[in-house]
Amino acid sequence: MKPNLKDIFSGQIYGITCFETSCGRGNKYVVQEMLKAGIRIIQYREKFRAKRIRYEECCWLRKITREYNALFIINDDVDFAILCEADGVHIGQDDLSLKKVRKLIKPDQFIGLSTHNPKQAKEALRIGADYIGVGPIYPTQTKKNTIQAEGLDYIRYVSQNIDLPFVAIGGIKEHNIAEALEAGARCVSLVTEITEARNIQQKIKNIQINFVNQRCEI
Ligand code: 3NM
Repeated sequence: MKPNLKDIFSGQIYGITCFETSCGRGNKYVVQEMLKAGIRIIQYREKFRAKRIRYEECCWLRKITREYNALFIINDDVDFAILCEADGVHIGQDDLSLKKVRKLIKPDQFIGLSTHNPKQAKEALRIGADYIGVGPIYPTQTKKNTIQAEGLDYIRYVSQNIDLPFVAIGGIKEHNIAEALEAGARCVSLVTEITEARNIQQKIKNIQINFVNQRCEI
């Protein structure tokens, strides 16, 4: 059975690897820090590492995420998602189509799709994405060739009109996460804010306080 992503994404940080910006620390260390701090959604996203290294890292991360009862999602590499038994795969607008990915993966594996505007979000719902990425909210250097930031209005649009779990992403930091939550995000990804942090666990704890504030307001 597929996990209930609406519940799992609620009030959560969505962790993403980024070896390039991890200050020389390996993905195993960085993800372990994320898990120890309580992150329960991990996406492996490495655009510039050799395939063999990516595969080895995915196998290891699958094992450790299971130990922490965390979801493990692999970006782009559908073959790895199948071989490593990831919980899900995340694809972009220019990747293999959602329909084709669905044909390849197991029925209990889910698909996340990056969307960058209301039209793409509506289309993601129509074609059956299990969750969507919503971004970039603010300008970001982390995703290359990305389009102009959509801003908080895009979060508002999706939270009010698209009945899918979503993760807000792109340029979100400790200092502006409250705005993303106020606009309607329940799940947020902060890539470099976490991978570049000197003390990753402490950074995550500081970010998590914002979710507690959000729960108090409800
Ligand atoms: N996807 P940072 S933006 C992986 O808009 C990714 O779909 C995006 O990194 C999208 O938190 C992005 O360092 C990078 O800005 C986010």
